[in-house]
Amino acid sequence: MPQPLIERYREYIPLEPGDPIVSINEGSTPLVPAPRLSERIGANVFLKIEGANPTGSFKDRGMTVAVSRAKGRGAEAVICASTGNTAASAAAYAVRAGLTGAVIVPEGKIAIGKLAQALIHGARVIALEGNFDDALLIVRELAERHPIELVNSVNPYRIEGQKTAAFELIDELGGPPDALSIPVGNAGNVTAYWKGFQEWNTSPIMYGFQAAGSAPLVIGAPVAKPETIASAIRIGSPARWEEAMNAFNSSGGRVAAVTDEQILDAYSWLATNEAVFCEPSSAASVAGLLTHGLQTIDGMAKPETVVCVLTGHGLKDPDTALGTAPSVISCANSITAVEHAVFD
Ligand code: AN7
Repeated sequence: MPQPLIERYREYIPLEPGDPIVSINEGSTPLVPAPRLSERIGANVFLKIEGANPTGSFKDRGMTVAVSRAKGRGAEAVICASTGNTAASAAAYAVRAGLTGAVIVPEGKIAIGKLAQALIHGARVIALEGNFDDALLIVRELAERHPIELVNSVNPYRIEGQKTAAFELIDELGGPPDALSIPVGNAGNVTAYWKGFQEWNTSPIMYGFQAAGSAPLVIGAPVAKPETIASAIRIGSPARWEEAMNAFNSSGGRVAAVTDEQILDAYSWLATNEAVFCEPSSAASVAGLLTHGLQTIDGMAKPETVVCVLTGHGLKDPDTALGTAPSVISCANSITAVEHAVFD
C-alpha cells in the first residue's frame, strides 16, 4: 500500500500528537534516469517526477502537512494565493479534511488544468485583477483578520512537508545527489529541499532557475511586472528570498535565468527524448542545466549525480503543449488517405 508521506517520515514532521493525517497518498514519486539528458549535460541525471503526486504537483507534499495541522487546530477554512498548483492542491486537501477552501489567482494567468482542478474540488475561486504578488499580500492580510488558515509556503508546515522530497532522494540514491536543479518562483520549494538535505547533514550543490522575465533573485531586486510563459513561476517578489539565497550560496550553487524560448525548448525536448511531459515551469530546471551547465566554484568537484526536480505535470497546461507541438493531421475517411497521412 502506498504510504502517506507524513507516515513515511513521521519522526521528521513536527505535527502535534492529536493532529489527524489529511492525506491522498502523496509523495514517494518516481525518480527516473534520463540517459539522453545525461549525455547532453555530462553527468548522471535523474528526473524527480513530482507531477505524479495526487493533484499533479509537488504542492501536495506541503499541503498534506499544512492542512493536517490546520484541521488539528480546529480551522474551518483554508485560503491561498496561487499561480495555480497551490490552488489545485489546497482545494483537494480542503475536501479531504472537510474544510472550505478559497483560492485567489491572477486573472487569466493560470493554466487551464489547474483552474479546472480548483473548481471541480469545490473551492471558491477568485480571479484577481492583479498578479500573484498582489494576491499574496491580500491573503496574508485576510488571514490576520479572519479565522482562516493560510496555506501558502509562508506557512512553515508547507516547508516541513516539502522537505521530504530531499529525504526520498537520499533514500533512493543511497546518499544525496551531488547537485539539485530546481525551478524557483516564490522560493518555498528550494528552501524545503535545502532544509531536508541539511537535516540529514548533506549539502548538495543547489542550482535554481527563474524565468528571465520573472527573475528577482537573479537581478537582486523585486520585479514589479513579472512575465513568462511559465505561469507557475510568474512571481516578482519571492516570500522566501533570504532562505533561497542562503541555499544557493552556502551550497556553492547559484541562481540563474532562462528565457521562455529555452524553457519551451527543454519542455518539448524532454517530452520527445525522455518521454516525460512536465509543465513549462518545471522544464526551467532542465533548461537551466542545458543553458548554464554544471558551474562550480573554485576547488569544488564537478557534480556527477544530478537531480532535476520536475515540479508539475504537463497535463496541467494543455494550451502550451498544443501551442508548442506539431499540429494534428486531418484526414479523409479512406484507407489511402490514412496511408498517405501515416507514411508520407
Ligand atoms: C510547477 O501554485 O507558487 O519556488 O502558487 O507550480 O516553491 O514557489 C507555484 C510554484 C515551480 C515554484 N514549479 O515553486 C503556486 C506557486 C511549479 C510550480 C514552482 C511552482 P516555489
